[in-house]
Amino acid sequence: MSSFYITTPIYYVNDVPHIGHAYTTIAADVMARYRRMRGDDVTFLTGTDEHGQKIEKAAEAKGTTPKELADRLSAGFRQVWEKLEISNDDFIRTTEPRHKAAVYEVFRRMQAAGDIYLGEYEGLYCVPCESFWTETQVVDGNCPDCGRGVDTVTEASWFFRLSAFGDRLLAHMDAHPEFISPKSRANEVRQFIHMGLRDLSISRTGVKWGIPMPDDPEHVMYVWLDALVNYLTAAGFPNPGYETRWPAQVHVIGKDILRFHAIYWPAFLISAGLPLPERIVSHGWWTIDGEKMSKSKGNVIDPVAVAEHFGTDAMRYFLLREVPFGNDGDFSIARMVEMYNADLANGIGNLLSRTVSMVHKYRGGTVPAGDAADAAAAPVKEAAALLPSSFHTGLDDPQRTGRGLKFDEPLEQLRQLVWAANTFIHDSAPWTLAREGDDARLDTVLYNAVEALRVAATYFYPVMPEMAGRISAAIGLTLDPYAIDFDAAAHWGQYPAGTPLPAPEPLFPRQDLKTVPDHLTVKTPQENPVSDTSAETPAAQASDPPAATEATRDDYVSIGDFAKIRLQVGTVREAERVKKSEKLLKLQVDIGTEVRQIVAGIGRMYTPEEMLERQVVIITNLRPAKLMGVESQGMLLAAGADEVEALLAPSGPVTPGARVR
Ligand code: ME8
Repeated sequence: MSSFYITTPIYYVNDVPHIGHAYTTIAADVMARYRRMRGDDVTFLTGTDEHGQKIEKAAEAKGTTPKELADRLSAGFRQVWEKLEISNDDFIRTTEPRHKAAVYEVFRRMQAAGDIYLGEYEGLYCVPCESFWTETQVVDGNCPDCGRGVDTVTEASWFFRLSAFGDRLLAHMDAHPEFISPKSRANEVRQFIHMGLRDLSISRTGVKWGIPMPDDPEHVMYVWLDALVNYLTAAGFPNPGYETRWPAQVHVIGKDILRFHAIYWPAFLISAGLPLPERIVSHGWWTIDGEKMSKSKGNVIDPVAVAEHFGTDAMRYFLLREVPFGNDGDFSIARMVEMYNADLANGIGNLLSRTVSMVHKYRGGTVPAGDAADAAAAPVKEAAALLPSSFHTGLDDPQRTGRGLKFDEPLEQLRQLVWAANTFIHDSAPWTLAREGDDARLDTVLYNAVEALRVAATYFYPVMPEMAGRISAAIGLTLDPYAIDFDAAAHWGQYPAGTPLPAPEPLFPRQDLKTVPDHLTVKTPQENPVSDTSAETPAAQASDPPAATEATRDDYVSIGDFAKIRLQVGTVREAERVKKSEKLLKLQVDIGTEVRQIVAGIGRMYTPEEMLERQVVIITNLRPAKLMGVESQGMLLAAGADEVEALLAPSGPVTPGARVR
């Protein structure tokens, strides 16, 4: 049994969790459940980051003490995680005594290694992000992460000799290409290191709410040094036996905190003579209908409200299925309704209800024995056989360096299984078999349909734990996911014939956008944050997804479907950057009959000047969307693995407005 230690970031206790926090935690939970199914000895850690100026100020603004605020909001995080079926084994709070002991020991080791010294700090500090910046990093006097003003700070400070670690960090990345994923993020880290690392100020005098510096109680420890050590604390460090947990196998984080995890944290660990985590996997950023989530815009999505309306499992499924892990994504309730209806109501829900109903109708509620080697059921069996490997390739395999986690791969394989099973039922027409009295064939169809449900329930478990149990119960089984052999569970024909089934109950009733309550997108401010710390990371393009029919999610689209998308060549007449965005360009594109305003996430690859008079391909019948508050009347086509690498363009000049066919 190998040890598998997986962590989420520990979240700041200045506000209640939103959909972004839920996303990271759910992703880590799915991994944890999957690894438990594989037989690993899993430790899954989450928790709260409770010290520092941000919390101190939040408490002051609310007229309370940091301790009271931390106690209340930390408890709130625990409650939300329970509601979202998060199976964490430990929940750490940085205000716990066990944590202080670990922080002191790490610090003592760093000091013993000669990497700590007392100096004077003068610099620019962003309170909401708890980050120091150099003159070259700030943008128009503002924090490059959150866009808020920075303060000039001069004070005596303890420093960590980060500047001495660049080469060692690069060497580690060279020797362990899987260390940071996706690859595009690893490249960012390399670039940052190549720009030269400066020593890091690791203490503050103006702040009271924190861990006092050893032998210098005037200073408290920089909150990121304090916070990062949580991963060691929970492993039991420095007590004997922590090595059975440490190093962690995976730190799951959002891309906003990559620098802290991929540079500071490994440098602290190297200095303290401790092994580095095996993998740091970072995911992208959720925006809401193309915009950054923020209290002032009233578009912060409350995961509990979404879970209450759609069901926790449906929300977990949607979050992981909608966006390839690592990419930015746009959260849209309309899109969630579509996916819910296509994959859950019409997919697995329909498979379950029609199968169970037919067993009741034609076989008195008892699943008959049937031929598991039936030729017509072969595609279903084949889809099932691919499930274990879709998990292996999507979620393990550090050899596929830099690819990151791919939750969408096993979920797609599950969708294929359900689709194959529904197609099998449709093509076998059991209602006709019943009418014609072809009992043997009817038994075989029913048996194989129930068998597909057994397999689906088993492998849906990591993502939809409650529904997996309910699907199993609906076919008369008790799912014991951690007792099975993960690979062998996909072998076809294991369903015990002769099992009586309970009466059918619908698990995924269809959803209608019209009945989704408004409060799902607008959260009543329960807590009043001092700051909104989310980094400005809009999606590349807010694309309205195609209309939701079952067919749009099948493998093939018809030529008629393709023809619905109007692709036209246009010439860029004007181009400028969208204010406060690194990524977005606002383009005026001439398509012959009119000039369209297009907002495109290509600002990291192309300057506005480079875009002028360039021909591009755009979708001109996409519903307009707003990105960072700017309307985009279409979408520009570009290609790339994670980020945009190149634009699509005709190989020779064409008249503006020409259709792409
Ligand atoms: O940074 N999209 O805590 P935090 C996707 N305490 N993920 C999002 C998101 C969004 N819009 N918004 C937040 C801290 N997240 C520190 C961490 S770890 C030693 C200390 C998720 O409360 C994402 O995982 O600001 C991001 O990294 C994390 O929440 C930041 O949470």
